[in-house]
Amino acid sequence: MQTWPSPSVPRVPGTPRPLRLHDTSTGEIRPTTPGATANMYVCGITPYDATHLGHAATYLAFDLVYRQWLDNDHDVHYVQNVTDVDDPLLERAVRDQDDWVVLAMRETALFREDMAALRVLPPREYLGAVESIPEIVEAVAKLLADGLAYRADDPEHPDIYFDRLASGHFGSVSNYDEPTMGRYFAERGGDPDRPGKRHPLDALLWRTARPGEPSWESELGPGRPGWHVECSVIALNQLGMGFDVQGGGSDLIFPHHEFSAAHAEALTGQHPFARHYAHAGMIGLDGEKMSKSRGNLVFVSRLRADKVDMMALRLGLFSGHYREDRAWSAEVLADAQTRLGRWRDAVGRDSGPDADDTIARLRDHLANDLDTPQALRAVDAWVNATLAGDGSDLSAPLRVREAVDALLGVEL
Ligand code: 5CA
Ligand code: ZN
Repeated sequence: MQTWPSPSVPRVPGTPRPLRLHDTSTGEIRPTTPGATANMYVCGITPYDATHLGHAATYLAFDLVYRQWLDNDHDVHYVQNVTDVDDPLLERAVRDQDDWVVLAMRETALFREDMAALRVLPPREYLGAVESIPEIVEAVAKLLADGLAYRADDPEHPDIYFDRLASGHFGSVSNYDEPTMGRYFAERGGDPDRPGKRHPLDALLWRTARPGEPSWESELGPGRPGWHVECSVIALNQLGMGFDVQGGGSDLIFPHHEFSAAHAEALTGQHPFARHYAHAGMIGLDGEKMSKSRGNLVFVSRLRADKVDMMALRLGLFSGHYREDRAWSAEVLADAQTRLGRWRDAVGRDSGPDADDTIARLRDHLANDLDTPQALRAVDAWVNATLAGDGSDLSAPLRVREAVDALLGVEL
């Protein structure tokens, strides 16, 4: 699939800091330890509706990971998928009497525009589930042949399921107990009550064709892929086992990331799938998680149409820590707009206090599990001093502007 245009990233003089990031599987903030190339897979959208601020917040968090790695001189191999065939997309197309392919294309195109407007660095590979079906079929056939997957006991629809214990590491991403897994499995696209499964938590790998649903001919029989195996196969084929960061929102911890890892580990016999599992908190509105199903959405495209500055959106979302569940509101946006105006004013001045200390603090805070609230305060301190007329360093305004651009992605 086509990605979106990349913003340029200035080089920042001085000493970069290696990135430390929270890892869901160990519960610790640990250093990321990429080689010359840093490898990251971030789960992409299911394109049945426009990009809302929750999606944006999650992609912005991983944009910061990318930027801190670039600052550390790593080449970054970033891969993202598009879940361009799955139940929610098909259901929406039926509801709206829309063609599901056209719906997916339209919403993916809008997502690309939103990401470009937000200055999010694009993935190097941007791959849809549909275009990955041959590789997915191959993986499912291997799991079946190895006895790690099975056909549901249902002659009419012998769908293929993954034996959740097949990898020997099931539970190592989320560390959830079985009742918690059961609850999330049911809430997040699983089918615990499907007759013919060996265990309620076993996950769908291949859904055999049903009337009125798209399906593809394959050695497994006509059908379409399950959700988790899509991300396992795309990540595995593009990055291989043991890549640096698997990312997404916290609603993907279980079942999605648990099963993506378990499928890949069962396929390869290797562990771990990813060295870090990083999860962004949920953005809410009016006290509830922003979600398509609840309909309490603020769309990025709507804000663009209203001429809201996308850099204020970045600052608003960065005013809270990426791992915290947090609320969006008109007040968050207004504060961010005020802050953006002050920052622009300050970098437009002829001089200010020396930038070295500010840039060092910016790097320190971001390297510490992307502590954006502190990072923004470090810039605020320099901005306040500059606007008060302190300092006479003629190079400082440009240096701060470039550091804010490179490390926070905020163009002033
Ligand atoms: N296509 C799958 C991943 S393979 C999917 O979850 N798509 S999605 O469109 O539902 O979500 C895209 C990304 O946005 C996911 O990482 C998800 O965790 C994140 N996300 C969804 N809602 C919110 C929210 N309210 N706040 C923060 N992130 C969110
Ligand atoms: Zn995914």
